[in-house]
Amino acid sequence: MKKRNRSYLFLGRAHQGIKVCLLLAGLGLTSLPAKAQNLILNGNFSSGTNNFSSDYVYVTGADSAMPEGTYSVVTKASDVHSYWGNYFDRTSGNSSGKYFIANASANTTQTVWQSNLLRVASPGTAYRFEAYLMSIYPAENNYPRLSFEIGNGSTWTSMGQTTTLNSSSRGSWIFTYADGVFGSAGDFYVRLKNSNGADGGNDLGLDDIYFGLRTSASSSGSTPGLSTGSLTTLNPSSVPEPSAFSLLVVGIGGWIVLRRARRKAIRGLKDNG
Ligand SMILES: [Ca+2]
Repeated sequence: MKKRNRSYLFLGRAHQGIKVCLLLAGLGLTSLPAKAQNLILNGNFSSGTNNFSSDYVYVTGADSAMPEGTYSVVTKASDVHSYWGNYFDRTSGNSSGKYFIANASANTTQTVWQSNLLRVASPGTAYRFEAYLMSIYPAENNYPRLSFEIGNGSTWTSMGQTTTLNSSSRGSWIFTYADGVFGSAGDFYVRLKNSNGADGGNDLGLDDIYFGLRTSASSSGSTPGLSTGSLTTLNPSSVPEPSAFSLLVVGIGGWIVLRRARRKAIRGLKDNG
């Protein structure tokens, strides 16, 4: 009688165990992303000034962007500069969206916009860095010339230049991108840098930035993309990962803590006994 109860209990537990396993497997499956995605956080600027950096000075309020070398995240360019247009963002096209604007500096060493840290996990596969640009000054004649760069935050490798802007970009979003294949996996930042040193004009809007697998880009298949065979292989400087030595120190530390806990437990058992 007792034996039968035990086996029933065992079967019951095993059954519960299987259920838990299935539940965990289910949770694991549902939490996996459907496909690779945009590695850029806040690329559409819906979260305002979060998840990116700039060498320019952040400003907000009426005419706050009059000095060059300033940036803001706005609903309309005219919110921060009375000479600029009443242009909406590219994501929504109406007053519910936001985008990045800059009164670009004549100092071409400065970073206009720099991403969060990005993990390139698939070497040998085409990646795309894309952005939409707009000239926000209706009388613009000195158009910004931006370059796509990738690196570790101090050493940078060029991925290419953005599309040349002209009068058709005044108040209109222009799609621009650079493709590349990576020689090895690593952690990187991407950035946009302006190489037009003009004082006047040189004012830009920026929205819907993407970096990730080219096949997952929203522009994939609908643009004059380069063929896979002619892509440049990039070997940029990556952000160093924690060294083997520091991992070893953490490992030894953990082992000592475990050993102390075990000794304490054995001492406790002896004292009780
Ligand atoms: Ca936007």
